[in-house]
Amino acid sequence: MFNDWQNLIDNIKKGSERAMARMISRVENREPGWLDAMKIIHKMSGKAKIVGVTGAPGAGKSTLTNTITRELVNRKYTIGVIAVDPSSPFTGGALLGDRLRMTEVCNMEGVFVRSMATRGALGGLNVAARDIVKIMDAAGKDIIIIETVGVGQAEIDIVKTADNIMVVCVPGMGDGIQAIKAGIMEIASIFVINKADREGVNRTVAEIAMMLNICSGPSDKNIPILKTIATTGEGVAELTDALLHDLEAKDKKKDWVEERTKEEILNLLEKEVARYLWGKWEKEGKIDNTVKQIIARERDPYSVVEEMLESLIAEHKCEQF
Ligand SMILES: Nc1nc2c(ncn2[C@@H]2O[C@H](COP(=O)(O)OP(=O)(O)OP(=O)(O)O)[C@@H](O)[C@H]2O)c(=O)[nH]1
Ligand SMILES: [Mg+2]
Repeated sequence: MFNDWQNLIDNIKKGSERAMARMISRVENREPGWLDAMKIIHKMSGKAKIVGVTGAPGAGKSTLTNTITRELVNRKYTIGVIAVDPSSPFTGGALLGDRLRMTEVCNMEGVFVRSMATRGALGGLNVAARDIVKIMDAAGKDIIIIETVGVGQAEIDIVKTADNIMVVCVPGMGDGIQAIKAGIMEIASIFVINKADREGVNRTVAEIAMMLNICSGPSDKNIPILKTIATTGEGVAELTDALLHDLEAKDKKKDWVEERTKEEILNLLEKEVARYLWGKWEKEGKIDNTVKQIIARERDPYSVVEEMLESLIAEHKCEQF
């Protein structure tokens, strides 16, 4: 079993895209041996910079990701792109659109694109995104761009793991302002007003500048607000300059890296303990009955969790002796 993983890891070291794709799928499926394989991948990673692209639906995130990727490839960077797909049936059309728009970057030399479903990620969405980032990083990608759709908590959790967070807005955006209010404002590194060919662009820039002044402390006042037309590439060189500048600055912030590492451990612990205990109860066929008992008020979820945790402690003690 492990030879198999080792073989994949050896090929990832050489930058093989096929090996990357296979490894990502196997880690996503939590195939036996994934944990040991990721331990090795972690040691191989740590060089890549991560960029999160978020913003309201239809703001031009995919088009912008495409254009920035092209610009970065021209500047000799190798790129990984993670497109977080909406798996809701209501946005099925957007998913197809994304795939089409992504085909351009897919064919670029040195660019590796991977889609990720928002539903059904075994280890949780942000944990899964981190795994993919690490594998791309280990394969030698310099910059990894994560495009998320929407501004739900799951998306915020993903982009929070990025070194740079780009928030994409459009002129005259009623919705966009709402999105910014929903917790994105605090974590943005760069605001991009895309579709700058549309009316009202300067007013939107002024609105965001005003919100930044109201909401942030003095240290955050120099968050760039840049205008782009993703479809023609206008403003994208300047945006890329600002991005690279910010990534360089982040590199020097030790606190930030430590904070992110703590969060990584916590996320992993949370997801893996839950996955382990839940899986055990499932295997033992206890879940259905327990659910019925809780609904009938014969039991409560608190004591169920207590029992699960106690079984974990008991197991641990057994192993010690
Ligand atoms: N006029 C104009 N249209 C643009 C610009 N950038 C993107 N578009 C168009 O806007 C539409 C949506 O662009 P996408 O890149 O799919 O936007 P998105 O934010 O990725 O959309 P979702 O992933 O569905 O949330 C497409 O038809 C693009 O061609 C721009 O700068 N100006
Ligand atoms: Mg998109």
